[in-house]
Amino acid sequence: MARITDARVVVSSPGRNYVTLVVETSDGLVGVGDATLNGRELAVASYLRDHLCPLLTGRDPARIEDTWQYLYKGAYWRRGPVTMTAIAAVDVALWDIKGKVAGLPVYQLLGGAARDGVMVYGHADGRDVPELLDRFAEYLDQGYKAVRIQAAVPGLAKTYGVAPRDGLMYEPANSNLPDEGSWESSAYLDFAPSVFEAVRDRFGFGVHLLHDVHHRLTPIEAARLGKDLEPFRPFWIEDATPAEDQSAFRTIRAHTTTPLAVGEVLNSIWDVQTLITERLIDYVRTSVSHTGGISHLRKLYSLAELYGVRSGAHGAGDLSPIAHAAALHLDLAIPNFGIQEYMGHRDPAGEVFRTSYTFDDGHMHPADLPGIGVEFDEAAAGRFPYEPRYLPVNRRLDGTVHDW
Ligand code: KDG
Ligand code: MG
Repeated sequence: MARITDARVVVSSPGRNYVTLVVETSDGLVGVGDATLNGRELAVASYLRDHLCPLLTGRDPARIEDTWQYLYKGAYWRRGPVTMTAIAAVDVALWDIKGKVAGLPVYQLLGGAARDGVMVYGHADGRDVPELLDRFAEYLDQGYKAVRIQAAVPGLAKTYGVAPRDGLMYEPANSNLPDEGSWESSAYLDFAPSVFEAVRDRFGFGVHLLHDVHHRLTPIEAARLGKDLEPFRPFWIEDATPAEDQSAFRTIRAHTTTPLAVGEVLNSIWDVQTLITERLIDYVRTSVSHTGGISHLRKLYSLAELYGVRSGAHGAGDLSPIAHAAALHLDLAIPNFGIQEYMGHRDPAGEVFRTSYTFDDGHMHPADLPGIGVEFDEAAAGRFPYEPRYLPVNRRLDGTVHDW
């Protein structure tokens, strides 16, 4: 029987920070998992290095479920982003190893492809509506069938989801103190429907439109937004209210037929139990790397399947290419797939993470290689040392701290 001989954590910053777990076995195989928690990277690195890696050495890498239960129940302290991201990295690394042992891509171990490809959505943003329309057209040219639309709200200095300058990410992570965004729900609510109207006027109804509210509205404000957007038939509105308040969705649901998505900041099946079993949402945004890995997210998706809720996994650029590959394997295999977010990764990330997944006509496919199909170049990672970064915080115009 093979044994785990080494488990180590690599923190690198090829363009942005990523935390990667590398697991080696006595029969010479290597598995990798993503452990990146944007803005809180070192907390997960420590959880792994100081608490989980010492438990992995000597274990049988084939016993994925047993290892998951051992790490989760053995901690006593339940759930939470740090714990569930750390366990996810172990889980994905072990699935990667199991695939390599079997000589099969992970989606084959999960039951095989349940569809031909995984529909992904990209991010179009604009400092004003004309700029958004130009960027939207670029996504259509690339073949995307679904695009998230975010435009700067007039009167607010900075709006979530909009890059402040050409070539910058929309989350301007700051190394000393968090950057500060600004917000006023009244200005946003008056403006948002006009963005959808402009996109539908120019491009019609043959493409899916998505939009992220990023946790900023009260339940009744979110209900109003959902109603106002109904004529433009969004694919979803995401995180309309702060995600941790599951009961808020009862109010939104009672008022609108606009589909609802939530869950990128949630980390376990228990965090979305009410949302799913009361059919309060249409898409669940939990991800492989923040929700306990393939083993746990698969159970969550099975619960969602019973209640007609589909997957719509978080896939922002702060989830590493390993996380994206793992997501594609699960997306391809589950019956209740909805859509997958794909922001892509900018170089020099490609020097560290060698991917083989493909994009064609708005759909992605995981690599048909054994395991997850991402090669992690540890030597290259060493050339990009960790850089401290914070996510932004948000304030209302009167200075009150608001959800970012
Ligand atoms: O790290 C935070 C980002 O992943 C998040 O702000 C992106 O909301 C997001 C999304 O939907 O991609
Ligand atoms: Mg989001």
